[in-house]
Amino acid sequence: MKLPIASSERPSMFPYSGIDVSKLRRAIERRKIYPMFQPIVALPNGAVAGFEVLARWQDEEIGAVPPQHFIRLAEQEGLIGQLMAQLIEDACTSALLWGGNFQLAFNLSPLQLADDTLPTQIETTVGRTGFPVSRVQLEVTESTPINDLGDAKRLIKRLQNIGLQIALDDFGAGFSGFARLQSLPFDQIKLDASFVRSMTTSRNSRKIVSAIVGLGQSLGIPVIAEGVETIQTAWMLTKLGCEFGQGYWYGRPSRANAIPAILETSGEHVHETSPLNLSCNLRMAQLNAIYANAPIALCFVDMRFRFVSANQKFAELIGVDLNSIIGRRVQEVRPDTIPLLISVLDAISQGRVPPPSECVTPDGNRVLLSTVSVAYDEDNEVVGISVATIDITNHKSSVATREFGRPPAGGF
Ligand code: G
Ligand code: G
Ligand code: MN
Repeated sequence: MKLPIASSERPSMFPYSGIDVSKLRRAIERRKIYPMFQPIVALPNGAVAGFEVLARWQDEEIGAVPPQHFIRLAEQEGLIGQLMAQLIEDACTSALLWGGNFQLAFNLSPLQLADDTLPTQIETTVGRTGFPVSRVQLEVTESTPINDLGDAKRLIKRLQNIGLQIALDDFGAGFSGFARLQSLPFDQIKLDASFVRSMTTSRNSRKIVSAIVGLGQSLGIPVIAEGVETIQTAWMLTKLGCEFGQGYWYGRPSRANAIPAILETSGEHVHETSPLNLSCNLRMAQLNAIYANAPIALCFVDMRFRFVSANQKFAELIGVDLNSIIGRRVQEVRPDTIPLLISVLDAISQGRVPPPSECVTPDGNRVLLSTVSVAYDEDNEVVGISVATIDITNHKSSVATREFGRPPAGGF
């Protein structure tokens, strides 16, 4: 199948004057284009879950030909199917020798999604090597238009029926990611490197990454973050609940003969039927459970001292209705706590941990001890203050009784 591209567009697209279709055809025939393998790892521990297969062409005369160029040329000249079949054959044959249970992911040209014969071709090619087809994944990029989403959907379903998994590649890089995610039944989302690379320096990127990880979680589709280049990024992604990562931090694309050593050092990820859930949703459910049943009073206030959450014990302790305080300012509910709030803000602004503090209830009957913890987001920005309060009236009175032989003034 040839891509209908005006010939006038071609010169600017191929500054590598040394490449033309006959050179490409010869390179394919002589197997000068070969697969490299880049690890995809489980984020909490870096164990290898799979490899993305990336095509490389090392030409004797012109040196390394960038994949964008020869892939595009192969697409235009109707050679992409043949090139892919060879890569699958070479990659699966090598991978079979390494043992293990990792996945192999191949990039599919969006053009190939219109090719009715693709499922049979892939099944036959993979089958010939003896590599299990259930361990093969295909990546479909977001960034190129798909003419007929209906046709693409039927083809993806057929591919999934023979056991292949389909990932949405470069998610966020184009304009149609959400539309594609909604209309095609993807098994995985690969989050584009552009957001991942800037997430340690840009708050917006970080928020976008966090939202896309959450999107994957609510759709029940694992997210693979691409372009993980530093340990800081890996750590931040883990905290956000992202399941998988890929990038130079974990390994560059490597030749087949280097892979057994990589598998040996990194270990293999065990594909669980129900993976460890590190999502924010789960952590929220966990916190809610603690909140509801804690024997102490808990509340969380934002940086403007508005109640974001509180538990029943807290409401009882300060004598208000739980449902009436969310969104209200602390000083409005308990004006007597203003000096305490000021000292807490003071401590935070100086980077100190606010010390535990005592206060007496407005009726003067009870003594409360509050421990304040500052809550930070994944970027170490202060997002609020968590307060745990216990009633120490009895403790106080017994100490007082022991020391003075009589209860303190105030009636306890
Ligand atoms: O690592 P890298 O420079 O290989 O990749 C450049 C681009 O080429 C990426 O968008 C990648 O998806 C694409 N690419 C690499 N190998 C293949 C391949 O075998 N088939 C297709 N269709 N695209 C590939
Ligand atoms: O479009 P696709 O996501 O398939 O492209 C993968 C491309 O990203 C390949 O060219 C690969 O070599 C490249 N790549 C993989 N990991 C990293 C990384 O950590 N940093 C950068 N800059 N590129 C990466
Ligand atoms: Mn890819």
